Amino acid sequence: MSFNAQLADLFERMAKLLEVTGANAFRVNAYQRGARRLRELSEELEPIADDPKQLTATEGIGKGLAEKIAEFHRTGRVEELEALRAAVPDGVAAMMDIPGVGPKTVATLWKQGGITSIDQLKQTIADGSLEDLPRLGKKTLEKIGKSIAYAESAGQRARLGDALPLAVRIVEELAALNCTKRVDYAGSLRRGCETIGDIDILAACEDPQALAKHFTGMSLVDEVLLSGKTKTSIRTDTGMQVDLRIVREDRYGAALMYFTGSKEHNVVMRQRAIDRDLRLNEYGLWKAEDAERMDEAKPVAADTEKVIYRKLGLSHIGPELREDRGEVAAAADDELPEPLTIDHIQCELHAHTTTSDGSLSIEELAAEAKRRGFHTVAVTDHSAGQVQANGLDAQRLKRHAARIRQINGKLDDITVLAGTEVDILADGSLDYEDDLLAELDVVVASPHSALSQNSAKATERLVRAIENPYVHIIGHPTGRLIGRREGLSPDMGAVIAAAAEHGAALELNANPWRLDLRDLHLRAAVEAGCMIAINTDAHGPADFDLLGYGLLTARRGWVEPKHVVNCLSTKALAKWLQSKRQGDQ
Ligand code: DGT
Ligand code: CA
Ligand code: CA
Ligand code: ZN
Repeated sequence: MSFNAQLADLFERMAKLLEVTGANAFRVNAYQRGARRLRELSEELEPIADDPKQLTATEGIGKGLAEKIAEFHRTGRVEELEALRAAVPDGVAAMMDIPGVGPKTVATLWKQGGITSIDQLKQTIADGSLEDLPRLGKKTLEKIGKSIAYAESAGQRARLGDALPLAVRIVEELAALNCTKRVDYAGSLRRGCETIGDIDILAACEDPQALAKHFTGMSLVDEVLLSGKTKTSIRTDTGMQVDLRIVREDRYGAALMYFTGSKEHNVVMRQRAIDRDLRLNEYGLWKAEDAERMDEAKPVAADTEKVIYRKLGLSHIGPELREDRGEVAAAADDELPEPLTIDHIQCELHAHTTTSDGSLSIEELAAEAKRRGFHTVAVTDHSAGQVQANGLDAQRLKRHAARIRQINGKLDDITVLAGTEVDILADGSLDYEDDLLAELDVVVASPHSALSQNSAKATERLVRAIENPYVHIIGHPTGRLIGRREGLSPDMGAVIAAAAEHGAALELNANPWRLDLRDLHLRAAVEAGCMIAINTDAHGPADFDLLGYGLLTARRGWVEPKHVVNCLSTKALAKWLQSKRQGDQ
């Protein structure tokens, strides 16, 4: 972790602990702001950490924070944080990590309810003995109970966005060794699953021992779990298990196919081989009689996946499709979806600027989108209901839109659209009047609050928003946060049918916390004729990189370029956006 990121975590922790202990809001805010600032900063603070003048010259860093930064740099710790940690019982600090439970609630539970652990909290929620605390009614407590249960059931699986960069780093490090012939990550990660149990790495190497030794010696290794002849397992300092398997180069494709899985896909593939009097295993595709003597025999195919698929009469099945969801039959008929790649994506239709909670100005956002090769970027800042995100009221939005159009007028090689991400309120009405929405080029409508309402209400809510003639895109339709918050669970069939009927696109939000819509819902949507919008919901320049997670998820959902509004040319996009506007003339 970078120096800045470590400090940001540290300040966030301090802000929370201060709030739990009832410190004044001003100090809490200072740490929160400092943490946010540190995350946005493009330059590393480490080189100037001991120079208070330079530190305080950085926007958002005052004298108090500068002292803490210097202290952390000098000693590797911050005394005040240690004191706070000592003052707050571990169990109370753990309660702060329950999704949706803020420091104020934790303070009430602790100081007034005498609760000092999550187990005790669960117990008291269950037996109803907690119901007379201020601001903690029965409903709130029920919600907390559910939240604890959801977090526990999500268990130890990592989000794709955490596992993938780690795996890429490991693969690069192993690939750099001279003896390495081939190395890839396999398993659920290669299939692009939204959560990952463990990382599976596969390698072919002239000197397996040297490779395994290097693997267990990497700086991110916390513990070596297993050190065998063909398999080595480690646990990283972030708690992730990584398995390395070293195989023969001439059988690499068979091993890669096997360890990519899924298990269910492998079962179907093995059966297909048997039906053709062949045998498929992690060492290759064999004639039935040779499978008993693999040491002497030559496989029908083994070195690449492609040849194995071909010898089984199949076109190449991309890893994201290997879930036994009809992909083998489709490959046999040459009817697999056209693979969607980053080159197909030509615009971003959901992005924020400093006017709400983004870190880029309109000009900077346009420049970044251009750098990414896009022909269009939509500025869609939050609506007034998003107070904490500095959402815009009608007047501010009008001024903002005028400014966006003015800037757009000055730029030749990128189109900047004036839009909004308007809140879908609990009853499905929108946070702006229709007249105002009608003036905008693009309208993304998203649910942000009331995300635990029941399924019937959620369906009604989303369908009502879809029916609004000015809405182009439903942003992150369920509002889920993977591993943290379940989000809405509407009748997806009804939502999809409404979107298809009214020509509203459903978003695949590419942020790895969201991946919303998820793969199976995407597939149902494109089968019903819906358009999909793949957006990064960029709040800063690096967020454009999140697109890759969206593409993986889209491919898992059998989404093809022709289904995606972000793949439209400038002209076709303009036409699609307009089509909604013409409906009411
Ligand atoms: P995960 O780690 O829970 O996110 O999911 P995977 O799919 O990465 O599963 P993992 O790590 O247990 O195994 C990696 C791949 O190895 C799996 O996708 C398919 C293959 N594999 C592992 N065990 C078996 C097995 O018993 N039978 C078959 N056919 N394949 C297996
Ligand atoms: Ca795995
Ligand atoms: Ca594994
Ligand atoms: Zn957004």
